Amino acid sequence: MNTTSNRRNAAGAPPRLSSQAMAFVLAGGRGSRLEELTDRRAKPAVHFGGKSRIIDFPLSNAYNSGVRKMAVATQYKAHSLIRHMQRGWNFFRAERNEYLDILPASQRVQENKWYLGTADAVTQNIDIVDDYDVEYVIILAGDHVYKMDYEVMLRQHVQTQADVTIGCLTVPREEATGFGVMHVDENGRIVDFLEKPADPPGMPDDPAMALASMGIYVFNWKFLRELLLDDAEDDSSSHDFGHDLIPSIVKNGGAYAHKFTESCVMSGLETEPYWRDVGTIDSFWRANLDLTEVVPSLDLYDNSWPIWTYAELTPPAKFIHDDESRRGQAVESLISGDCILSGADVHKSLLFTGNRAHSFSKLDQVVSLPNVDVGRNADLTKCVIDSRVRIPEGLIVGQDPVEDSKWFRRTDSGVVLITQPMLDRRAAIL
Ligand code: ADQ
Ligand code: ADP
Repeated sequence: MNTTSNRRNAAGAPPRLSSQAMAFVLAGGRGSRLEELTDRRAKPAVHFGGKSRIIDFPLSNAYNSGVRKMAVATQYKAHSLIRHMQRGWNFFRAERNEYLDILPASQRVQENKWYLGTADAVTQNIDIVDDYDVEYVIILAGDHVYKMDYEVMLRQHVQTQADVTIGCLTVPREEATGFGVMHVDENGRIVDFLEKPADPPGMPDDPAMALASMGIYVFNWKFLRELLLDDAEDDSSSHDFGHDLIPSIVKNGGAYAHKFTESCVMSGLETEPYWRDVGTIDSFWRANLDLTEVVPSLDLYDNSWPIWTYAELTPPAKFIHDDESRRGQAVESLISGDCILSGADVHKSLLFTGNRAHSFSKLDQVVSLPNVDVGRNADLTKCVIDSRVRIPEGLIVGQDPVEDSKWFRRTDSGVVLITQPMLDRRAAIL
């Protein structure tokens, strides 16, 4: 395990550039491929890993990198996200020149004006960024799970004197249709950039893989400010970083790629780079369950890179072995605080805070969000359960695909999403 001091040495001697930078986190998107999981909350507010929400990852990365000025632009169904931020990210102190501002759309430039695109979310808040009085702006997506030291990226940005530095990673070519895909020259300069191409070009030395943008960018604020003002005047623009701003900078030769893999090695943060979009029910389920592996790819137990969050004050998880069911256990699982497994049998599952599972219930490969109650004799396999769901006694899921699809959302690979409205509809009909 690497220590913070290793990283500091690897990143270079002080002053850290992060102290002259702010993080602007784009957290307005719905994440519609998460289906009903984002019916009531934006994707960045979706729970992840037992105690966290997705947005905690970019925010913790920024904080651990030394950034102390942050703004979070929200738009779609932001209540849950804003509540989480207010509870968990309220330790910034203006007296120490630390700021975290939540910037809901339609509050500023004009009333009732939504952020048109990701660039517009920054444009509408230019005066706030001006007030931060920083040299660099790190634009981050609020909806990815990864650990990264942005100081390393800032250093590269300054060394190359780039107009923009773009975080990027390699993905299988056929999966690259949802990304900005680029080609770079031997100096890391981006010579070609296509936003979400239907037929993504492979890398010259590895045609099966494509070099994809992570949607994270470092700019000098002065440069970005000018660009945003020009873009705001352009009626043909969709005011989006990936569609409009990045392609034009690439054309002018000022864009450089910052490779996530190399960044991880340089920061000493991770030996095996980990980055997940968790954008679908399947990938959300998989990434959460991966944490139950003996040695998971994402290390949440690394004290030198904590994932800060709103941690509810909870009593310990409790396991009650009742004589009748002769159960009351969880194996190969993560069980959060305030969970009570009473005569229940839990295997290969991740239970968030405040779950209850009653006698004779069985959970296998289940990801269960906070405050779920599983009734007696329920038998659930390969499920994602939304927060506050009441699973009725005797419900069986994961054994009959036709029955599961009738009431719940079952993915092609057999993961079943269960929400309360789905159960209510079922109860009303049966
Ligand atoms: P996408 O992820 O498809 O592509 P987008 O939907 O614009 O880009 O979302 C980027 C981030 O901005 C997300 O965190 C989202 O929540 C937020 N967001 C979206 N619309 C917003 C708005 N109007 N106001 C505020 N926030 C908003 C981008 C890049 C690609 C890159 C991928 C990597 O355009 O080039 O490959 O990210 O995931
Ligand atoms: P999270 O797990 O994101 O904290 P919650 O279940 O607490 O989710 O709520 C998510 C959002 O849905 C919040 O904005 C909350 O106020 C709203 N919400 C929760 N339950 C209901 C309900 N029964 N009817 C309407 N809105 C609700």
